[in-house]
Amino acid sequence: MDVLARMADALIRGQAPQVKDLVREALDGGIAPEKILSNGMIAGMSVIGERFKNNEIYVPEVLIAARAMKAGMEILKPILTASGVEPCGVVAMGTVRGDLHDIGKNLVMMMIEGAGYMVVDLGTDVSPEKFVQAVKEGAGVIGLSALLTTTMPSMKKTIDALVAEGMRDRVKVIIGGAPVTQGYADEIGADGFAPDAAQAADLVETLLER
Ligand code: B1M
Repeated sequence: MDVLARMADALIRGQAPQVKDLVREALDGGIAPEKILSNGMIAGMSVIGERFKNNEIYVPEVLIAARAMKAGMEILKPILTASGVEPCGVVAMGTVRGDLHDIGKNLVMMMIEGAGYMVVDLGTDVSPEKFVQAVKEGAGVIGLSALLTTTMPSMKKTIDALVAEGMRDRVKVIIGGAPVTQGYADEIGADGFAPDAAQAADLVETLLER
């Protein structure tokens, strides 16, 4: 197995120190950083995404793989930045105003980051104004998470705030969280809904037409 295949395999198994070593080995072997990212780490994370989608693995395995991805990225990120490789797009994610649940949001962020996007974490209890600000600062996608039926209306308020600022056409809005449905996304005019983290990453890819 070549070094990138071993890297993908180590990431799938959640072996963070091994992923780090393999990133170093690949760089020492002269493999381009963007190739390490796409053919090693993103390749491994895609397998995790597929398995999670098919209920073959569960949240803990995804978190362990994401931790391994993060470990590899600690070495790769500065080199990618220095070599001018642009991430495929910026996604700003937050749990909407009034809502403090962030486990699902964090998982979604990890999967989207694993697919090669730059992810900005806006945190929890995020106001519509803060989402608007993230768009002003360059986010091409904003991701809104809600776990409470009482905070779902804040998703619509966020979209309304984008419209009021004349910025709705500049950004794709995706929504998710346990009580959220495709029907609700349609009702409030979101660009997409995903039921889980892996499908959220697929949705971002589709919306940004990579
Ligand atoms: Co809360 N809580 N909670 N809670 N909590 C729920 C959500 C609840 C269903 C429990 C229940 O009553 N059975 C209920 C909501 C009822 C409702 O609205 N219908 C509830 C309640 C009522 C509350 C409080 C009001 C309780 C109280 O104080 N009386 C309070 C509210 C606080 C607030 O937010 N203002 C509260 C507090 C908390 C804790 C702080 C204790 C803790 C949160 C800790 C944290 O997040 N850091 C907590 C927890 C852990 C839960 C449960 C048990 C688990 C949620 C979770 O993390 N699931 C939850 C009951 C349950 O779901 N069984 C519950 C795992 C996570 C991986 O799944 O978040 O669904 P999930 O994310 C998935 C998908 O939904 C999707 O992908 C993720 C991964 O596949 N997804 C997206 C999520 N966001 C997405 C965004 C996308 C796309 C997909 O695009 C942008």
